[in-house]
Amino acid sequence: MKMGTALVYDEEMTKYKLLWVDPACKIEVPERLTVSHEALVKAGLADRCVAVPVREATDADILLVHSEEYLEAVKKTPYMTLEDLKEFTLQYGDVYFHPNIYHCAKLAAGAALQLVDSVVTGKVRNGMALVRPPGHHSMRSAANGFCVFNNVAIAAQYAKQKYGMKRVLIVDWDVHHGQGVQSCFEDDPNVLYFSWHRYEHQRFWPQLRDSDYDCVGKEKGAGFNINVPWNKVGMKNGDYLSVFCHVLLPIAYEFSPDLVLVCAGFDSAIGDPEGEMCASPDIFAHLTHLLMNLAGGKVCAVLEGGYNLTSLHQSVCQTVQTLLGDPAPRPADLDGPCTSALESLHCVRSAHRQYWSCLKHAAELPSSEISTKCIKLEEEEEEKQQHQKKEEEEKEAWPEPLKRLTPPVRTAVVLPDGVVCPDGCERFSPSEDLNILNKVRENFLKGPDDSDALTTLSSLTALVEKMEKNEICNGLALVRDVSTARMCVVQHAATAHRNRVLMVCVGDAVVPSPGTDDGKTLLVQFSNTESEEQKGKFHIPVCLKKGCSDVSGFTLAVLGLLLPLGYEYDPSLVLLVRTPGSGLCDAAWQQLTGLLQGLAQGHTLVLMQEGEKACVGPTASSLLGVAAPSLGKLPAPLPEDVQALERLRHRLQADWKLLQTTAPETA
Ligand code: X5A
Ligand code: ZN
Repeated sequence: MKMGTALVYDEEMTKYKLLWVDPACKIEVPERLTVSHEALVKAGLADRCVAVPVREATDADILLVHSEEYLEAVKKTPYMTLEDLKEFTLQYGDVYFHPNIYHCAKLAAGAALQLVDSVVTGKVRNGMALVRPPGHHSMRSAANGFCVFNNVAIAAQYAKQKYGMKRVLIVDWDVHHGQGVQSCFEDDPNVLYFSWHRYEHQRFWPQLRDSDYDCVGKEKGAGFNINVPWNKVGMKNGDYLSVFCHVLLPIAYEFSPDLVLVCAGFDSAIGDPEGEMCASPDIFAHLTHLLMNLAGGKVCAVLEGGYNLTSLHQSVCQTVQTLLGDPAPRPADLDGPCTSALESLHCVRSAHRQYWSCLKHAAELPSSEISTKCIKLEEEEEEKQQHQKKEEEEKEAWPEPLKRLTPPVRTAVVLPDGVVCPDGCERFSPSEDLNILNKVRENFLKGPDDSDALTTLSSLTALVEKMEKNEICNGLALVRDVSTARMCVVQHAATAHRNRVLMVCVGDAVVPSPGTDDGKTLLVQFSNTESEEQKGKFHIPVCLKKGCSDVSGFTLAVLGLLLPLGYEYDPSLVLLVRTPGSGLCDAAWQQLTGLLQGLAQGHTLVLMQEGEKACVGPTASSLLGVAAPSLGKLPAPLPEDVQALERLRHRLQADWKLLQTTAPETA
């Protein structure tokens, strides 16, 4: 049932290199691949993957994206002299040729196709291809930016043509703009291209006007090209996550792809000489995780850039380990997005509000003022920035990501006797710990002879303890009284002072605030009832007109509100409570369960009322790491819900920085 992860790699792709002096190209070295692959082997990750062989892309494959003239020209390069190669290279920008690069370029594109084949036919669930040369800069008739053939663009066309994939999402998290991919799909509404990239108001390579946020696609493809320009260097985890939560994910869920391709460049990680960004390698675990419930989990990551060999291999490992289903690490020191990132966010959301119903109520741009303002600010700060840059370079050291320890038990269940334990789960045996038994008896039992409740509650307590010790990853309990169980868990978890519990309640029964506003619990409740209670920083009722039965509104609330709150709060445990009559469909519930596992190292405990037996199976499968079923192309959410969410975010953003979507000066 738990399907594998493909790793597509061949050493042959290390067998070309720069043969002359060119400062622009010297960072693109064979070691990029060897180091990445060796790290996967050393971490034991390569062994856990399904090794899928590469193949050469055929002429027909390459012609899906490139012109015949260009292909024929590249075909001649293996026979050229060094002088001819140099001259051939000169007609293109920031790229080099080598007698063996045509062979490697065919393998790189073929590797992406092999990956698509394995994933789409269900041999594996997802996978990564480690390739050279990269692809996303190459144009229909031109090599560019170390790229010869556009591996991912070819793969997207191939998936559409060979498998009839209706909608393909391409996520380009490389630090450069994949202008080759953009130009290939500019007018295609069936391929949604998302790219963030170092831009610096067009001063950064490839310095194209078309890389800006207002380049949204053409004709039928209008709205299906999303550019997020980074106008400053030094972007961090919070900037990246915020763009995922407030731009990419809402649009991607509305789009509902059949397949996700990732232009997986890691020059967007800290230490990279090209990107000069400050995101830590473990952010890629989260970016990957956040995509893994789209398209039924069909995610194909294809290597693009990444030039700091250390951060490159660390980031590759984070990505592959996440594809394998291991819980993501807690992201360290998440700040809110910086002002420049917020300006970009504001611009992108406003440029796309006419195309996507999830953005209908995004703030409009005041006028064309903002771009000029950015530039003016930029000039004023030029000196300051120069100074900052130096600082950034100096603190180019970062801690090695911690080894991600996977608990021996993935999913433990506490179920009444009559309910069968779902496949792959472990039935949790009741606790015999007298300490626990006494505590539960004192605090939570109504009558002295309620032995059922005693068993359940003490089991839950013991389960939480095992999650704290990382012996169990997550759990699921069917209980007679969710509200007592919830209190019991919260109270127990709060005894360890470092603990924070994110409690997510779904359903229309109004949940009382867990007590104090001390920050030990953050309660987010989804319902259709406006709560009378005082709403502090740590008690957030989310009222949707039709409660959770409107999937679009619910999804928007999860992506744009719950996830950023969760990431900023950084809980040690997520308690997901489902009260009866929530009206939530299985698929949306599984999406919620799946997405929340990006928090708290995957430590999620789900509590459900005894009557909801039918939901045990679907919940367990999400907890086990099976991708949630796709929600389908989402209809427009209710306008009043979108508006209410915008208002709620606005009200909370003083306390929760990751909820911001506009820069303070321009808001
Ligand atoms: C794939 C990739 C970067 C080219 C930079 C040229 N290319 N200055 O990261
Ligand atoms: Zn790049």
